[in-house]
Amino acid sequence: MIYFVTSNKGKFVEAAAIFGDLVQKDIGYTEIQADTLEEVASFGMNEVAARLKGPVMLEDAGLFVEALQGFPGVYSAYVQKTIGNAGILRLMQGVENRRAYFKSVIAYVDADGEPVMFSGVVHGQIGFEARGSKGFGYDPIFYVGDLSLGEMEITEKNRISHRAKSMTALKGWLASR
Ligand code: ITT
Repeated sequence: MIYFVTSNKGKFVEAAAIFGDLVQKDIGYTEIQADTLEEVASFGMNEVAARLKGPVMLEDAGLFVEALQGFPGVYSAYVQKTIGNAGILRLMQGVENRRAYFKSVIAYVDADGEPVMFSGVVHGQIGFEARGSKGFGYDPIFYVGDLSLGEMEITEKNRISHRAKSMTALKGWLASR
């Protein structure tokens, strides 16, 4: 059993499909203002490890849009809450370069170990419209091929996603110990 500290049900459901024996803990942690997801995850893990005993992980993820110099990046949660997908589509009006990627950084620690981090990336395109309601967050505007992530079942998204890559890397590391 592993605790996954997150407030985001969508993230939890995708991770649980990879890990099986996962327990969501919505206990919150300080998300510092920093330039990288790694710094945010690492700081958060130090705080969480002091409060929660047992194997525990957390994840910081973000959407990086090439034409916006990587925005919203580490500010993805705030931007999703404020201007949302419609706001990103507005910022991208008239912009030809639609390239973007999602990145997931997870931090994990168990009782006797040092924290470890794994990351995963999926490259795609910001679409011209929001499509699909299967995912969460930016999924409806992020396209891989002809489909937005919002149009994909969890099994399909988990074949390609940033989260599936970081979580699978952790799973492999745990299995190899
Ligand atoms: P926790 O920090 O409690 O885990 P959160 O939703 O704040 O939940 P993040 O800071 O990691 O999670 O996520 C940053 C934003 O990016 C947030 O608005 C998410 O909804 C969005 N996001 C993360 N992963 C995503 C994905 O796979 N598809 C679409 N949007 C995603």
